[in-house]
Amino acid sequence: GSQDSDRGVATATAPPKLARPPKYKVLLNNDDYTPMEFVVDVLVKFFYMPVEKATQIMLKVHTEGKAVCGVYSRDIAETKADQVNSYSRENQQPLLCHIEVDQ
Ligand code: TYC
Repeated sequence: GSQDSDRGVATATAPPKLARPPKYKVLLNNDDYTPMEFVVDVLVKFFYMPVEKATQIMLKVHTEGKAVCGVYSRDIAETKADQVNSYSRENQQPLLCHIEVDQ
């Protein structure tokens, strides 16, 4: 290692630990008002899901209160959540998306 003593004797030091940057889950919240079809459209439009997968996730949110739509780097996760929330507001829907650090 580079921190050897000054007596000319090389001593082993542990290699630097490189931490992987954390990933973030993007989740949808259930509400009583947003039409199911709107939620499916959002999942297809912003998460590139096939309609069948989008329908499964929408129903999971509907029955369990929330569900993970995808896991991304922090930047991508924040952008997805912002896109969903802006699109919902533009269309007068209360649908809400948020991010949580993975694990
Ligand atoms: N609960 C809504 C309804 O019955 C449907 C819905 C599903 C809303 C998922 C939001 O994230 C959501 N129309």
